[in-house]
Amino acid sequence: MLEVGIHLDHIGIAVSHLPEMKKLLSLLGLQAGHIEDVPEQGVRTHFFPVSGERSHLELLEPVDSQGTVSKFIEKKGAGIHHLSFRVAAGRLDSLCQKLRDEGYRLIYENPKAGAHGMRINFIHPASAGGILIEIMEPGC
Ligand code: CMX
Repeated sequence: MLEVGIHLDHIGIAVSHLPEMKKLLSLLGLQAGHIEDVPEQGVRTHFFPVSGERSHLELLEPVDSQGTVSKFIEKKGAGIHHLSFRVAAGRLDSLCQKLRDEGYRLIYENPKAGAHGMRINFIHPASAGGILIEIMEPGC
């Protein structure tokens, strides 16, 4: 397989009715995996591996009414919230710099801790065609 150095790690989905979404994914044949609280992001994350566990659906259950996912659901309703791309450890800072140099707006000055021990940053949807894009690397 061609190694391009980046892959789609997960699709983040903001959920307002978790049991219904879990039931649907189960009927589709997906197995529930890792569950992790990410208090810094105001969410509990529920992962469902797809494509041989290389990628996941990440259900985002809001646990903080002031958090970004709660606000997203209030404004836009439940649904796809972000795409997340993963690079190899040690590659994230240079990728962030390259994007900044090209004029893209990153949400954090420095990457933060995310689920699965990842360092994460985001490209603002205003500079990414209306899509919130997470970029991350292993290493927290
Ligand atoms: N996808 C696409 N557009 C989005 C969006 C999303 N997920 N979230 C907000 N927007 C839109 C808003 O609707 C708004 O659009 P309009 O200007 O057309 O009204 C626009 O982006 C700008 O919004 P903003 O006022 O700058 O900021 P918001 O308060 O809406 O917050 C954002 C947006 C991206 C800055 C915020 O959601 C953020 O900081 N995200 C990064 C962290 C995060 O998303 N964490 C949750 C997941 C963490 C995890 O996976 O563990």
